[in-house]
Amino acid sequence: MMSILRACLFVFLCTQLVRAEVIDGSTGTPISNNWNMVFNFIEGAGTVTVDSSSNSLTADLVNGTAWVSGMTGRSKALFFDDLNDQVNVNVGQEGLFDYVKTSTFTILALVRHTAGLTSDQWIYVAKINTGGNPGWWFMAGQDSTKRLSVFMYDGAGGYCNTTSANIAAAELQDGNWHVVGFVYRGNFGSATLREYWLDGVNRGSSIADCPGGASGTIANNLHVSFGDMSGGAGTNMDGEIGLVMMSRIDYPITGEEIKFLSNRILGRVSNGAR
Ligand SMILES: [Ca+2]
Ligand SMILES: [Ca+2]
Repeated sequence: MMSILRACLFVFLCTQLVRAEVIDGSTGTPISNNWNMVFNFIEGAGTVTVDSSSNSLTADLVNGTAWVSGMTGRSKALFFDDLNDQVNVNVGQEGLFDYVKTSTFTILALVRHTAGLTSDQWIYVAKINTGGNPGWWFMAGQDSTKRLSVFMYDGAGGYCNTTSANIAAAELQDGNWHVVGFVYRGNFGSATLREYWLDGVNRGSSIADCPGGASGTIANNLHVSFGDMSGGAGTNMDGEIGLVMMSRIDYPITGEEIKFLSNRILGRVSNGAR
């Protein structure tokens, strides 16, 4: 009898430990050290936001980026006006995200596009500018067809432009909250070693064009930005971002973890007793 009780206690405690690692949108409690950035956007006022990871990153809201109510159960969010709004992470902390061509890394974001948008391109997260520096952006929209896409540039003429499979406009431009994700698994020229996720479902990956050099890097000394690239490029977010998570370099996330986190963020499963 005692061994059964002990086993139950063990399972209970382990469950609590797992839950303690899971993101909590109301309090911004960090989830694990596998994430170098967990911006929950909980302040609700001012022009500085602080992330919930142990790195305590700070980011500046610029050009009128506004605080709004977030998804139910998840505190606040930031609204981007499709013109020039963006949020810039402290450039002194950019080295945490100096992903290179051989890195493995993951980006997750909780987003809500304004309903009924027509063709456009919307940057979620970027570490690039228009000045010819290496870097990358993660965005929705690719030409006239809706997809998730990532563009990577190595600063030396090599680039790789990859996309998810087509996503119906009604799936993403519908005024509802969605978790979008990108996983890169260290191969610049391979479509199969990168993944696009929408609400916990892998939406495939293919290469649009990829005259990628074997040399060069995608790391730079630019800040990470949300809603636009550094300096602005006319591909601004139109709608809200309620969370941005970026992994530490070479964190080998699994598909199961992406599904789990996406469901947690969307409130499909409980945040657990805390
Ligand atoms: Ca503005
Ligand atoms: Ca750097």
